[in-house]
Amino acid sequence: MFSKVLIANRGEIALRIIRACRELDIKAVAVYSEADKDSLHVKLANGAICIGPASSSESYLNISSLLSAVEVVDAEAVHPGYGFLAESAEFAEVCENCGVKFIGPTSKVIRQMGNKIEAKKIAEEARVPVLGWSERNIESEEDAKAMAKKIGYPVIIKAASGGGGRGMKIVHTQAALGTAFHMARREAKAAFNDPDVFIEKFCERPRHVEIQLLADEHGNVIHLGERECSIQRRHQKIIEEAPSPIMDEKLRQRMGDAALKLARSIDYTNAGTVEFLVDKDKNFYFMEMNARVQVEHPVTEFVTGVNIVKEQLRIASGEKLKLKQKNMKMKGHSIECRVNAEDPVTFAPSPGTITALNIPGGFGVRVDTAIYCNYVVSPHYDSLLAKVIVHADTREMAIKRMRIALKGFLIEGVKTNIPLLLDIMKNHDFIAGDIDIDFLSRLS
Ligand code: MV4
Repeated sequence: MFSKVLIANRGEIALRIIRACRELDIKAVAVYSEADKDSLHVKLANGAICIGPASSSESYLNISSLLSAVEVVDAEAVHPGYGFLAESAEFAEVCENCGVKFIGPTSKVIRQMGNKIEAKKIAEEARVPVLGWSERNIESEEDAKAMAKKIGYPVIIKAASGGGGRGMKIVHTQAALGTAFHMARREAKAAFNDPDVFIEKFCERPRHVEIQLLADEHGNVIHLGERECSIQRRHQKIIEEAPSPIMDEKLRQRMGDAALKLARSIDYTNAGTVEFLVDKDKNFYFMEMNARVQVEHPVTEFVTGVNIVKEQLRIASGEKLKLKQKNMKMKGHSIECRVNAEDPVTFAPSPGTITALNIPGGFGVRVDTAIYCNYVVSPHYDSLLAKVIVHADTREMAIKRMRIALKGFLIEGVKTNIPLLLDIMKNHDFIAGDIDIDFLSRLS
């Protein structure tokens, strides 16, 4: 096992990784920006190095600062968490070339899954279901029209280097296709410095269901079941749960097998997630693969009892998976709510100082957070304040436990989305499990 790991992240996920390191007797070294000098991840780590000013691009995204920090503290490995450099093939490659273990998949696999055209080709080759698509980059307006006609309207245009929903255009008629194609290319070029786009059959009112994988460096791959992540706004998930309310044992096995096939076909290693769209008839289609630990991993930890971040560290150090697929069972029901510092009505970010705080707790309640009383919520980073995760025997009791936890979460000084989260916990469609990716746009 490693003796020292550098954590290339901040906030709650940095604390999550520090705790996993502690349980494995690994020294955890933090990095921080000038805005984060009073942060908990700096206090709780075995050491901390300042890597630059508040702006992410000059600190948590600065590859040379991070590599210098690795060298100064003599860390053997880097855990990137989620966001920032977690899916940077360049960062993973620099680590590989410097003899520092990147705790995640190889740079090659990150690059393959980062290009959505290549990822879809790989999924098709692995016989994982995909929606009808152009099978390549779209060259011109004429090309787009021919492809869309073949696929059948409605279609969706997606950026090859996109993901997470950025730069998508839904098109219902040929008359609207030309403009949408040019806009999609321009937006893709501006956002990702890659104008390539592809066309796909648009799936109406689907659910987002994803499968959690763990793969060691000896060819062993297992899945830890699914998470339902349909409740999101502008591609930011707000509520996730495990299991999915639509799931049955047969569908879980089919989706799990599809995810395993994809992972094996690219020799995937470490933790990863395969995202699927599921339509109203429970057909599922590969969407993308996330080559990192995800924000919502705790719901899977609650229902399976597996410590995913600890497994990441064990896998990266070269250990074989001790977990066996046949022993992986989902027990009870878990829900996560993301508490954000934002206006519950306008969704505008609400940075500032937390002047009073009570964090909820109790049986079956876990709160992953890095905030404390007098903590300053910086405008430089994303607005996640805390993740409230509950576990109970049934979905009904998990919802009740979540309501109680959210009501006991008292935060003064910044606005939060807790009122919105409570509204959702009382919504009849949510309670019935009748949710899809348009749930929040219908909520009024
Ligand atoms: C889709 C889709 C419908 N049909 N693809 C959004 C994120 C990115 N991973 C792909 N996304 C979508 N792709 C087809 N063919 C709808 C979405 C989508 C979505 C997916 C999951 C969760 C929330 C979403 C919100 C809007 C659109």
